[in-house]
Amino acid sequence: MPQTALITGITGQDGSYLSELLLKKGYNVHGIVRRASIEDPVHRLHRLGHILEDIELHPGSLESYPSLYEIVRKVSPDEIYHLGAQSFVSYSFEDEFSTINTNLNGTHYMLSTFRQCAPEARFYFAGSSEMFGKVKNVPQTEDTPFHPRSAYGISKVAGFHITRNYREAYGLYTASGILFNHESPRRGYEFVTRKITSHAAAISKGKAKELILGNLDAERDWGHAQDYVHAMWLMLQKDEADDYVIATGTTNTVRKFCELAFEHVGLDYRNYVKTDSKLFRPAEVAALQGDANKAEESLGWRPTKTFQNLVIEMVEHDLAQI
Ligand code: F7E
Repeated sequence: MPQTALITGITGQDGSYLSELLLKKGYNVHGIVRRASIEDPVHRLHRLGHILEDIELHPGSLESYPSLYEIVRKVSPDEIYHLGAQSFVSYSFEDEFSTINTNLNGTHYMLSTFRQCAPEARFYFAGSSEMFGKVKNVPQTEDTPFHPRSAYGISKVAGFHITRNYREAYGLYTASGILFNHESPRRGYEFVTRKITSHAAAISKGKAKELILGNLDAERDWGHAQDYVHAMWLMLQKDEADDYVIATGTTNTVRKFCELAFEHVGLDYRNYVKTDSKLFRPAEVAALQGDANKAEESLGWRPTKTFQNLVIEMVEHDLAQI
């Protein structure tokens, strides 16, 4: 019997890679999307275009418990991957309320419908390294205390605790991945990596003149999204549910990312990158570095792609887009 998976956030970078992975493994893949996405597939479902025939999409909203309830009841999934969220940290400073409402209630609603309609299923929650925020230890492990620095980070800490409590209080199978930054050519343009690679490509082709960024000294542990969705799947295959840090263990600055991306198109980033204080965050997460030893030991997971290759793959993709 093929397994059935239900994914929230299926239209995003991770949702699209995860769908591909699960289809390859023979799963029936279902996704929850906004009605507006179904009405505008060219723009809103562009990451799923090549697999749209193979998956089933259901209109629903993370803000509407009844819509989620109906879908979970109908699909009766074996595995639920809850990836949907307002995931842009900067925006969470502009609209704390909608970020916290969507992320926290969305997670709570999904957990509750899972408990009501599919308690035998396994549930994955997309936690984030933003939960560590003002870090207490370097590198960060599953035992590092949380100190979130944005409404986004706060919503993820709360989601993480509710998810764990559904495991402890009701005996349900819930696992959280504490995923550090993960990127790819499918990354949204608002995130710093794609902003850099798309501008480096455009500048090299004479289509743009400069790139305005915020904090160039921020340090992130950047991995490849394809590796990270594999970790999500592995987490739900264990007999016992648990929580795992997923990271490369290597950090680089935004500046270094710029240097490599521009170097790949034969340019010196210092001639094109400018900073604007408006793009600095009111509370910055200065540096993140994850320790994924537990995932390696327990899941056999390891990143397969290097930072350098990630940057090159993204720049190459953006060059081809022009
Ligand atoms: O920023 C700095 C910025 O927006 C990375 C999300 O997937 O990963 C992501 O969150 C760094 C920050 O990602 C610009 O200040 C400088 O220090 O690409 P980002 P993020 O905030 O780390 C975590 C794990 C998630 O869970 C999130 O959902 O880059 N930075 N200049 C800039 N960032 C942006 N976006 N734009 C700039 O112009």
